[in-house]
Amino acid sequence: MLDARSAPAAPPAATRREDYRPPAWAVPEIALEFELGAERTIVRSRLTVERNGDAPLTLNTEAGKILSVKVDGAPVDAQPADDKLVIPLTGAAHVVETETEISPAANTQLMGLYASGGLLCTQCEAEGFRRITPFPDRPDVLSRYRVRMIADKATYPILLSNGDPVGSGDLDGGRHWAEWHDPFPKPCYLFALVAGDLKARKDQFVTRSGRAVDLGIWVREEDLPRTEHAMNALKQSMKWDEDTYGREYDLDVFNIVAVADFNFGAMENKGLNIFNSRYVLADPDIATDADYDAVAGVVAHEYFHNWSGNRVTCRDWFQLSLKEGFTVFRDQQFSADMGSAAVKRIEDVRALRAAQFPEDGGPLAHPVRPDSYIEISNFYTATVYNKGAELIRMMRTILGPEQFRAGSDLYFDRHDGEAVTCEDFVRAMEEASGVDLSRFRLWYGQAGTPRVRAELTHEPGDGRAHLVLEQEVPATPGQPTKKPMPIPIGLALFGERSGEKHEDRLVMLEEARTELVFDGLGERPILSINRGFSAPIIVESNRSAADLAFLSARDDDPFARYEAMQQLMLDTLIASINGGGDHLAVVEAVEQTLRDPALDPAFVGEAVLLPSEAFIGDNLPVVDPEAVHAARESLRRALGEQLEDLWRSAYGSSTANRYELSPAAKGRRRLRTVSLGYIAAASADDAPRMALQQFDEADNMTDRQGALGILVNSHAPERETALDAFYERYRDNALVLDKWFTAQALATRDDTVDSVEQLARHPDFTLTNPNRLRSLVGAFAANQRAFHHESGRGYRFLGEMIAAADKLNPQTAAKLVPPLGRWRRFGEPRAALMRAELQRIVDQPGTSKDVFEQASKSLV
Ligand code: B3K
Ligand code: ZN
Repeated sequence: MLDARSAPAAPPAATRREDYRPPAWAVPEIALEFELGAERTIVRSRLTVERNGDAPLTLNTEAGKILSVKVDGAPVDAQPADDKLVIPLTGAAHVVETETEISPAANTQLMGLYASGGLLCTQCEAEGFRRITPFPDRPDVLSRYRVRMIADKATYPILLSNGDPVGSGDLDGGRHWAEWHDPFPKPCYLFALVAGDLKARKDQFVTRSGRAVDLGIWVREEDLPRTEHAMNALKQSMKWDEDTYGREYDLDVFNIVAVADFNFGAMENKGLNIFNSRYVLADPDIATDADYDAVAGVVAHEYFHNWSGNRVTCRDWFQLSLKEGFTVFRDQQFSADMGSAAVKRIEDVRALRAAQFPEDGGPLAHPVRPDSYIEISNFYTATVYNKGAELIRMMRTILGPEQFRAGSDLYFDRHDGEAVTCEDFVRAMEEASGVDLSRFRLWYGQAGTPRVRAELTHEPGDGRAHLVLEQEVPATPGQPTKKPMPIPIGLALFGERSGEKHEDRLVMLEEARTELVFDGLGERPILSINRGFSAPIIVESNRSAADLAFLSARDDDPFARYEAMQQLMLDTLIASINGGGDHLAVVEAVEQTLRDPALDPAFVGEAVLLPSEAFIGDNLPVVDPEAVHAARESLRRALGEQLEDLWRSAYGSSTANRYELSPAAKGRRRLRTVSLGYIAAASADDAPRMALQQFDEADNMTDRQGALGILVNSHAPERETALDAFYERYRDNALVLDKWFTAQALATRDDTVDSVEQLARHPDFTLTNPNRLRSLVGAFAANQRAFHHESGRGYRFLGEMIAAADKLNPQTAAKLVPPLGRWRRFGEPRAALMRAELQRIVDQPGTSKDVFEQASKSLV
């Protein structure tokens, strides 16, 4: 008899990039008919298949009951095995028909066709289409789709699919039908269908060649007023892609649908984007400024995929960054153009450092173009997306904007309608620009964040400075030794006395060690390096606190200015954790920033923020979460106390504004809550009252959530008052209630573990909604001190949540595993406790391959 507690007999098999073979059969046409019902849906599929190789036709199939299979009209007795239906065919072309029964209501994985809040909707990327109907589910099989939907008219009055609507009508029994046709061949991961009682905000966009496109954002009726921002963002995106990349929209309609249960942000299905409602709905009462930015950024991202992803798609899933890295870069550029480019760059780098650097430095490190996977859903990572975007940005920096645009034009024109590789993208850039990118390709294949050590020395006598740059790419799993990378580094030198800029250039660091010589420097130069964050690297330099303070006040590159302040803060915090240093330089630098009238409040709001506890931890050899917390709190208090008047005046000068969404108003709100946070850090007696007043009087969610985020850390009675009021006000709005869970999960109080355990038993907590799960469990795992509670209770809690969520939704459960994989960074007893939790997950009978892959790799 099998031991019920033993690990899976054979670990799930890996798919390797080197094993790629072109498909043996093409499927130029597919006609689908759906008889829709939440409990039971019948899917009839008719594939026109054409021979392309010797192998039999292999259709992927999962989670459906196949009712019949026919080839050229004749029934065949084909049975699926190992989630595949293999159909031997003799000729060059055939028609293959299948009939399958599926149950959307039973689909808790939210992959394939599923039910959400009375709607039926689909999610197919990466491999969900096989859960709808048997098909060669791989991105290099491109087909023209004709989709007919039949449904009860009262329950599902709206029936949407990809492409353009071609017909609709009524049927007996209160049913109706609609048919859609998508003229653009596409891989099945871009298929989509939505049925439900939805209302649309409608608008129109006229493309530069004069095509009128009907736009629709489909939501529940009561949410219609919250769709204006998304619609504006959509129209701006369509215009921006024409102006910036010469890319025009290609269908007569473009629809977006918001759904409440969604595994990630949104999905770029051709002509029918499906969104997590979180990235559609916004009004001042429910959405913060950051939420507004996220809505616009995700709307833009999904829209941009119409070219970078849909018209030109990926050959196989190892090429995921081809579309994701490029599209993230495009949405970053768009947001930078629509608002403050400096603040956007700071936010992007902060996100990269929070998510991608730890990934690159841990057991789940993988190249931007991975070599193998067990479950592809696990590779929708910060490395593929955000580091991938940095690769595109570096190519643009190296080539210059005009050559980069020539490269993207060539890429789109040459590969329109094809499924291609990252290599094809780089080659187009190379051919259009004449720049050799052979060595640059290392960025796609080598994992790990390069470290660059910069040492500047000055010889005052002969006015000469030497800059030695040394790089090291750390070992990562499966890649013990690395080659030096080509790294574009933006450099400038500022005269210490005059503040004058003596140098400003882009240096390509090609070798492990490079030495640069600068002449004519009568005064001591101060080094500004990796300006604009020109490369995704970690810089270590011999710059003093005084040099960093100088740059934080005088560098003309806003990112470098922010960065100098961050480095100064980090150096100070690390010195204090090691028992030394003082706060003076940071206090003075922050004071100077607060007093600089030329600075945009949005920038000031970012620049004066201390690095997060997690980021400080990432910069230590071994993390002691309590010591990190204590050092950071002590610096926060010093800043709060010593600059209290300045915080109060910054706070006061931005109170009287009535709500508007302009960049200036957003900047003022940002600085306002940051200032309030420092006033609270100074333990001012009136801080809880001020925060509650801001909470009560706020005419927008930014101020309200800002105040709540400060109050949750306190022990004052105002904390409960605000939490209760927030709950009562928003208990029926799931998106806002998520914020209530998150605020408490992020609290810095000693009892956060207790309150998070309690919140997991709250009637409004559920494992079935990914947003809710992330709002509590995901946020808690990001709260370094609380999660790494020495007792191991945080690890246990996360392990239990993962195991429970895995039974319903493996993809979303697996996303919660990585925080446990950081055990190497923590001393004992934490490391052993984290490993024990991972081992428990691996040993659990029935663990999904999604979670198994993440947990087993995290143990190594
Ligand atoms: N392409 C989708 C992501 C799909 C994730 C599947 N696990 C959204 C996006 O990146 O635009
Ligand atoms: Zn994307």
